[in-house]
Parts: sequence; C-alpha cells; structure tokens
Amino acid sequence: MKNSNRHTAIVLSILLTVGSSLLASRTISFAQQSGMSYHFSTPIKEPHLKDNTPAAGAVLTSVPSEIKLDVDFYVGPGDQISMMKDGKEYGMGVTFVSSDKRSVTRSVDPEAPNGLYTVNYELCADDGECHPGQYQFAIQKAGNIADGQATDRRFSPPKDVPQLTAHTPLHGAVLAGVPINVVVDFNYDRGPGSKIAILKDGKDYGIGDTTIDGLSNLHIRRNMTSDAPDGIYTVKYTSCQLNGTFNGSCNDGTFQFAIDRSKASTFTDLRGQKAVTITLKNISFDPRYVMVSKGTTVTWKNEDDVLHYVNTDQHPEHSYYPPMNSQSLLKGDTFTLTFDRPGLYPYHCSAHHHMTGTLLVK
Ligand SMILES: [Cu+2]
Repeated sequence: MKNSNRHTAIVLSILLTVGSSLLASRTISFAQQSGMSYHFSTPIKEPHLKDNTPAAGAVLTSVPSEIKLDVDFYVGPGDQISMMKDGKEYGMGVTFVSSDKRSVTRSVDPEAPNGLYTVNYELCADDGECHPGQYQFAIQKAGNIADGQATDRRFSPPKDVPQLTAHTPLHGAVLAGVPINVVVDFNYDRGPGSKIAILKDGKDYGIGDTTIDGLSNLHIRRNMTSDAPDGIYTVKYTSCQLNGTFNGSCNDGTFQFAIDRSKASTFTDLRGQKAVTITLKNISFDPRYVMVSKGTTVTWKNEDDVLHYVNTDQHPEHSYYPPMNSQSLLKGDTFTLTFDRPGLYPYHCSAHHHMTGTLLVK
C-alpha cells in the first residue's frame, strides 16, 4: 500500500469507527426548492439481491412505474414486494416474476404522494426457501404544492365533501378534448338534491339534469356539451346523502380541470376508419393515445400472457363510462365497443395501474 493510500485508509478507519454507532441509519439531505430532507434506514439486503430499482436512498422527482428487484439466482413462486408509506400500500396488483426468473417486479400506484417509502420484499428460490429484505426511497415531485394537488398553479385547491371517493376528470387534469360527462363518486348512496354544474366564465357547460346511478346510487353524473371551448372549468357540485345518520343533508364541493385541444396533436390519428384495434402488449395499451371518428368500433386485444382489463376511470369506481368496462381478458381475448358520442374516454387496466390509455372520439 502506498503511503498516501495508507493515510487515507487510516482516516477512513477512524471515520468508520466514529460512525459505527450511527450506521443503523443515515441521512441524505435534499436541498431542492422544497428544502425537504429524508432520513433513510440502512437497507436489509436479501443475500441474492443483485440490484433494485428505485435505488435505496433515491429521491425521485416522479412516481416510478414499478419496483424491480434483480437477483443472482433463479426465483421461484412466493415472492412478494410491498411499498408502504404511513401504513398504506402503494404497490399495485400482484408481484410478477420475469420469464427468465432473474427479476421480480410490482407496479406502483401512479398517485403515490410525496414522502418516504419503505419497500419490504421476500425473494424465494426454486426450492421454496424465502428470504426477506427491506430498503427505502423517497418521492419528491417538483413544486411545493401539497400532496395530491395539481402542480399547475392555474388551478385553485379543490374542496372535498364527506363520503367523496373520486371524480372524473381529476382535479388539475389538462384534457386533450371535452369529457363526455363529469362523474363524482361516493362510498354511500346519494339522494335528491345532488347536482353538478360545469362552469366557465359564469356559463354552465353541463347539459340535461344531474343523474344518480350505479350500484347503490354511488355516482352523480352530468353530461357535458361537446362544443365546450378550451380553458379552465370549475365543477361545483352538491352532494346530498340519502340514508343513514346524515339523511338529507347536503354539502358543496368544487374541483377544476382544463381542456386544451392542442394536446390532441400527440394522439395516434386513426380517424376515418370503421374499426380500430388497440393491442394490450408488454403491460401497455398500444397505441396508448388514440383519436377515432364518431361511430368507430374499437377492439382491444390482449396479446400478453398476463390477465388485463379495459376499465373506464377512476379506479376502482370505473364509473366514467360504464359500458367501457370489460371482463377479464386472457391472452387472445378481445373487448369491442362502438363509440357514438364524441369526447374523451380515459381508461386503464385495473390489474396494472400504470397501464392507462385515452380514446378521443371526434
Ligand atoms: Cu393490465
């Protein structure tokens, strides 16, 4: 060992000795505009783990699509990946083993908020022996906006009401076309008095009456006029409870979304065809963003070995356009629907939450 190297080694060994009591954990500071810093626990490494994505201690500026663990052996059945924050699971669907059995993946909830996440996993060998492991990473999306809110500053914060579970469009969504309707979802029956207005510059672009539908009357819905102009819309809704403790009581909520037709320029233009096929392949919809003419029959075909679905937004309500909910699709299975109403149809696969698509009917 050279002198200078020896010197470095001595300094390092002193630092390691001093730091050994602190080795149980380490802090990585994150000094971007948020000023957030995260305290990561030391990973517990499964003996055969070769690599993991995201990396331990990573601070990501967007939500990863999946957790991926690479191994230096062949994994058997029984593997598990969990991604937790504040006692809530953000792993989605089942844990998958790659066809070469050298990696294990699980999808991540695309709505996962900012914060520190703990990945707990268990990797199993062919002989059924399993070993646990753990590591942490953080998500810190750009901007200082609170969790779950739009990062586009044109939008003012939404006002939610009791028993609200979801709505379509989402707050802060910038849409490539006009939504066919606005749907607000609840976990308890809605009753008379519930109503939706879709406002821009004091004008209501909702058409017809607000309706209540779905199993147990969980959704309130209002159609939207298809010639609504580009711009920001404020949805003002009144939610009235039908049964239970709050029978007859009403609450007002708001959220906002925008229409920007220029976003449709990125869509695959399949207009002028009577029939169009979208393939479900490599856990994605191909093409993902599709423009078709009114009256087109669209067929989704699963070409993956895994089970997929076509589900209208949001998950798990699937209420935006209920005819667009398929049965489970095995490899080779198809789902076909004819679209007579112009507008935007956002959808997803309920088995793979980052597997999303949008159909724009012109
Ligand atoms: Cu899927």
